[in-house]
Amino acid sequence: MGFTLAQKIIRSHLISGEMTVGNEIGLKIDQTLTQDATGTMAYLEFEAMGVPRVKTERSVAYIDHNTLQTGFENADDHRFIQLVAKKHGIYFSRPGNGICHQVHLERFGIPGKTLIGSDSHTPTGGGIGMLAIGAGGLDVAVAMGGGPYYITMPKILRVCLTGRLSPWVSAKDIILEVLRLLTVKGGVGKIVEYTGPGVATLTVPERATITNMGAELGATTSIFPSDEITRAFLKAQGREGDWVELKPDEDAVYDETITIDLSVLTPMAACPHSPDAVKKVDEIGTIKVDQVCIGSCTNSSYLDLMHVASILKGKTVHPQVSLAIAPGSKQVYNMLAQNGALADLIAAGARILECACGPCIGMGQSPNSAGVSLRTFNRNFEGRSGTADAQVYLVSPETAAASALAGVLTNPQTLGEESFVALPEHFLINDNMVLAPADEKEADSVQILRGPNIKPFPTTAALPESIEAKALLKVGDNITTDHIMPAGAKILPYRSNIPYLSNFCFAVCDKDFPERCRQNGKGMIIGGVNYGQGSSREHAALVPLYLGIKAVIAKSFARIHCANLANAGILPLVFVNESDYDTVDQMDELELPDIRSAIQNNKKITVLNKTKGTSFEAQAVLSERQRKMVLAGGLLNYTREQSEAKF
Ligand code: MIC
Ligand code: SF4
Repeated sequence: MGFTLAQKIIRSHLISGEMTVGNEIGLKIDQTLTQDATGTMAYLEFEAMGVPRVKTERSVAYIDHNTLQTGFENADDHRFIQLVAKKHGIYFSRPGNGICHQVHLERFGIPGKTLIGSDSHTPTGGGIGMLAIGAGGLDVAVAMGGGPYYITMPKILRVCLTGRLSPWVSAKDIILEVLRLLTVKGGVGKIVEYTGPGVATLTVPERATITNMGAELGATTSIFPSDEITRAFLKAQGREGDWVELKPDEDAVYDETITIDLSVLTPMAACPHSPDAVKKVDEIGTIKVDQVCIGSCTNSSYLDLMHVASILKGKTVHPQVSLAIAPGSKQVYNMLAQNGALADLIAAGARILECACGPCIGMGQSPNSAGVSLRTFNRNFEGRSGTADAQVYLVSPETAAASALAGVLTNPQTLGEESFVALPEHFLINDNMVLAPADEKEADSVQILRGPNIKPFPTTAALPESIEAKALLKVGDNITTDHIMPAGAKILPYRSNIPYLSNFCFAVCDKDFPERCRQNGKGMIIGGVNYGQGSSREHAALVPLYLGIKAVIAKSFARIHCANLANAGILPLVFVNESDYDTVDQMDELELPDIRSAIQNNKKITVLNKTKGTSFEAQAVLSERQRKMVLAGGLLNYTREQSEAKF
């Protein structure tokens, strides 16, 4: 029996565990990436581990999220990350160089290598055949220190692509179709592998759009084979030497298969407020549009922006529409400047933003009240744009540009003949905004400067014998980490200041939650299906930890958040019978008797509802390693215990 491509890469990086679906496996990690909104915390954690130099083949620290500098906080954090990188052997991509995933694909990604990143869209690297996985900052810190990265061996879901896209239909429409079919929880516990004759019709940037937004399926990652098209891309990046051919075995066995005929797809949009609320643009009709934003790690490549420029050339943006464009990288931006396409965008009235995440994470360009915003991004969660009642639709760059001209949601197929945009034979290569680390001798003399915004991260104690606490919050299905720990221009600068961040925990759902936590000193959260979907931000675990949350009891969890809870020492528990969710009300007094011994012995837990006089069963979603970790009060305590035991 042969192997799928993902299985082959896993097999060649397996450090512990058996490759049987559902088993915990430990992987050797070749490359890591961080971005600044999760990076400051990840590097504080790395420092706490006391490893002088990273042990990976390549680690890169990017500055791309927190680039609005309205106070000292972000600039201080950037300086901290730059110095840590220099000291500990990490490459540093300066602000202005671009969005981590776009730059990593262009300049550092290598087919067949493993990459973990403290950002959920790290699977972008799957576009060139990497096994690229999003993780919490602490897991990335451990990997930088040479430790394995643990995941549950996923199922392999094969997406077989046939046919060829029609004019004006783009890679974004493919991933929107996958999201329509599978939903935001359809990828949980799975790796999505793209195969079939349709693969050869897609360029690397198109493949990367698809693997990037595979994060919205909840998938562990997504991957394309590394073929002649990958080779041409790497060659154009001056990196042909990094290319290797990678494909699944002929007799590979997949756990599930779906087939998508590219030729029948039409332009689509994800409607407010979920990336899986997908409809055909024609079905939605001509809704009036207030804003169009083009960019983000999903759709900001040279090819994407050349398509946009060719649509906008010689035209003017509709008078009622604000059009913002953020190129994905300095490479893209520079090439558009050199070939004149930037002039076409500017002349048409686009507001050109720096190469960064920008509006995607609410760092500026929040829409007007109840505004309709079309975005080429990957997430349209409620409030994420910075305007609570905005209506955000996710679309392709072609649909976005056509709509920016018309002032209403527009199917680009109405524009006539599409002009062909070819992948350049040579990308413009200038890595002058990537700083190499100091050599080992020089590293000792690098002094790390920390701004006053860097506060210590919360500490935990070992798991007690039993826990008694109120259900301080009850929420529904598909709660995102943007609900738990919102981002945006007002809060994002405080990612290294957990006490301050805690004032905004669950602000989207219930503004009084932090105060309730303070009054009660401890508590639990009751959640629905797919609790914690979305980003990798470990702050969605660290902040509840700081507020005294001991356990989250949910119907099911999203992968990265569940791992982050365990790393922080918060118990992730699932209802054995989902219907018991209905028996708990917010503020019920709950008890987890003998919880320590239940976790130690991997037993079901009887949760007593003392308010109702009832009980129900719950089960911890933890591997054996994670059970030990939670007993110790989280990964940092556990690592400390382990190293003390050695000496
Ligand atoms: C996101 O798109 O939500 C982010 C901001 O990139 C996050 C990381 C973070 O919260 O810093 C992600 O996707 O992991
Ligand atoms: Fe940045 Fe948005 Fe991509 Fe997250 S999804 S990395 S905020 S561009």
